[in-house]
Amino acid sequence: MLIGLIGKANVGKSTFFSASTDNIVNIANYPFTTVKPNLGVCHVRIKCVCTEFRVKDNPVHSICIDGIRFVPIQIIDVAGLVPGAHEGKGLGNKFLDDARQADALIHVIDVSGSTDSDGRPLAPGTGDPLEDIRFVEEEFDLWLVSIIKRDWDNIRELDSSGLNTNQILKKRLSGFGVTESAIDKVLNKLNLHNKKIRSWTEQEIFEFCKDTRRIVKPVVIAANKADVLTSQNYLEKIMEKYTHVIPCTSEFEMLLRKAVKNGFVHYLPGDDSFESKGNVQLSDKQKHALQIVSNFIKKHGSTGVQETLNVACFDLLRKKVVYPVEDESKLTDKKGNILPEAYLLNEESTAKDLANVIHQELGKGFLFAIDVRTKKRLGADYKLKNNDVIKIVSATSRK
Ligand SMILES: Nc1nc2c(ncn2[C@@H]2O[C@H](COP(=O)(O)OP(=O)(O)O)[C@@H](O)[C@H]2O)c(=O)[nH]1
Ligand SMILES: [Mg+2]
Repeated sequence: MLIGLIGKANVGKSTFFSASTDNIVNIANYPFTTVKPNLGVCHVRIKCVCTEFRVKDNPVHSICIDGIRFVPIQIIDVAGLVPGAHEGKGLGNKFLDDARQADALIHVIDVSGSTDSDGRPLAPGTGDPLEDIRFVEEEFDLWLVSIIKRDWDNIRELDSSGLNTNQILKKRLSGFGVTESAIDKVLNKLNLHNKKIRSWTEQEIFEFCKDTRRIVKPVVIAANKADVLTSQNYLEKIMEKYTHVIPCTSEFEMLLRKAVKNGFVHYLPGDDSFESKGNVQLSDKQKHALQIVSNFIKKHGSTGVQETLNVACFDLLRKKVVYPVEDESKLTDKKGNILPEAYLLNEESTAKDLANVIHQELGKGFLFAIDVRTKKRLGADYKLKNNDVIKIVSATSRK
């Protein structure tokens, strides 16, 4: 699962990226390797089932602290977007290429209104974050439009060759992770199913792209720099207009994670408060900084960084968490690790899908699964529920 951070310049994308990937505990083994400097590992926060089962777990790829589990996902800091990116302005192509790979997007905005559309500083409260949201979305849509309209003669040929509209569009947008069912949905909604693409109007092409983008690249808005006084006005307006908006301050999250590492405070990413450790002496300046952070968290419920990641994973992508085990009484894997993994699976995933995710061989020899809570046998088509603890029984696993 990959989350892309997008937005214009100087809104705090890199700060958000640093804050979310700066882990408070050292993690030795990630389930993925990161090969690019702007690609990192962050975590979603969940309530672990270890508390319910009253066990002390030892996760292999995730982290569990006091019953809160942090499950790794990947995040990419996409190059800043400028108006005209779809025509190749700024780092336009690089931007779109990075964003293309993401399953969901976090649109970081400067909700304090202290940057213009190119990211140059303005007096706080004079910028227009609503306009920024609009232009970034539009760039994306126009980019899709340009992909569909590229080589229009070829569209005419395909139109005449007997391929249906859905197939042609799927071919055109193949690099974008668009499924046939998503295209179907949009074509139905716009009543374009039986209209040859070559006779679509400009408006119809644009509407198609806009609706497709909404399905394949769902967005949560990180209303960053919410710590600046001028942000309140904008926040209310943006929340009225968009569904997924999280007031956020990446800078405070970064400060807190540093304070944890320095041993100053008890805090887990996403907490609604933190405590200073009794035995450390802080300077007046440090105390003051922590007090400001504490006030923000009290008011907004958190710094917003963790919440934004969770919204992307669970609200936009509708992932569910499933814990596979090999020994259903001890809840362990072969090596004796208790509740070793927490997988983030798609809404529709079945017991057989889980087997395949663990190992292809396990999937091939799938016999049945066991719901560890009820000890009931489950068939291949059993649709997994959030927080299921599952043992897979497979012909190939018995060897
Ligand atoms: N007040 C405030 N400033 C922030 C916050 N996040 C980032 N900034 C500042 O905004 C500027 C741009 O940040 P950066 O992460 O480089 O933005 P990017 O160009 O979008 O990657 C820097 O001066 C940051 O210190 C925040 O949450 N609050
Ligand atoms: Mg940056």
